[in-house]
Amino acid sequence: MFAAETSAATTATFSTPGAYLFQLIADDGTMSVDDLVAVFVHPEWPPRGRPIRIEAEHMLLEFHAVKDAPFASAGKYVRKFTAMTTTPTTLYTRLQLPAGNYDVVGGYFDENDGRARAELELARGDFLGEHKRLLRQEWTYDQDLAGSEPSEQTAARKHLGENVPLQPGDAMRITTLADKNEWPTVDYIEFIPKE
Ligand SMILES: [Ca+2]
Ligand SMILES: [Ca+2]
Ligand SMILES: [Ca+2]
Repeated sequence: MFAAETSAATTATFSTPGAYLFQLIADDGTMSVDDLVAVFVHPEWPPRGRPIRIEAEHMLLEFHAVKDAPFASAGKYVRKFTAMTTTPTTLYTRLQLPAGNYDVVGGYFDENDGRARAELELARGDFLGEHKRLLRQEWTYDQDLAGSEPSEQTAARKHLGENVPLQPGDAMRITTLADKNEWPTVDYIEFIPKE
């Protein structure tokens, strides 16, 4: 995967989209330092002007599992661990979208046995450090569609943001909170370029 594994400067290539954590180690025989680096790999974007989907399953997941499903966007969705009943947990990625203004739509499954909640945040910079918030939108899984599990029937879309100015490298975080028998799902976040 690395072009030159022992070189101080090298390039890495990825064959599968996803979130990767690297531990980079510099060692001269007597002393060593290391650092963790996160790399986010998304599939190639569609032609300019078309909506871009960030699949939840390609994000860095904290207490969320990836599920296979033919009815989900790109064949997979993400669901919060059932043990995380009262704990907010997150999905995270860095966006590399072409600079521009975007409407933002969330894709998920809205089951009829709970009213889970989620929050979408977009920011320039790092959430843990200095950052400028570009969007913060909460929503409730309250459409309660026909079924208590993710399926074609419970697939939902929600408009979450309008005309959000984005630059390559902006960060996206989704925080989920379960309710009753609904452990929140996220399928994708869609960015629709404005003219
Ligand atoms: Ca619901
Ligand atoms: Ca359920
Ligand atoms: Ca998906």
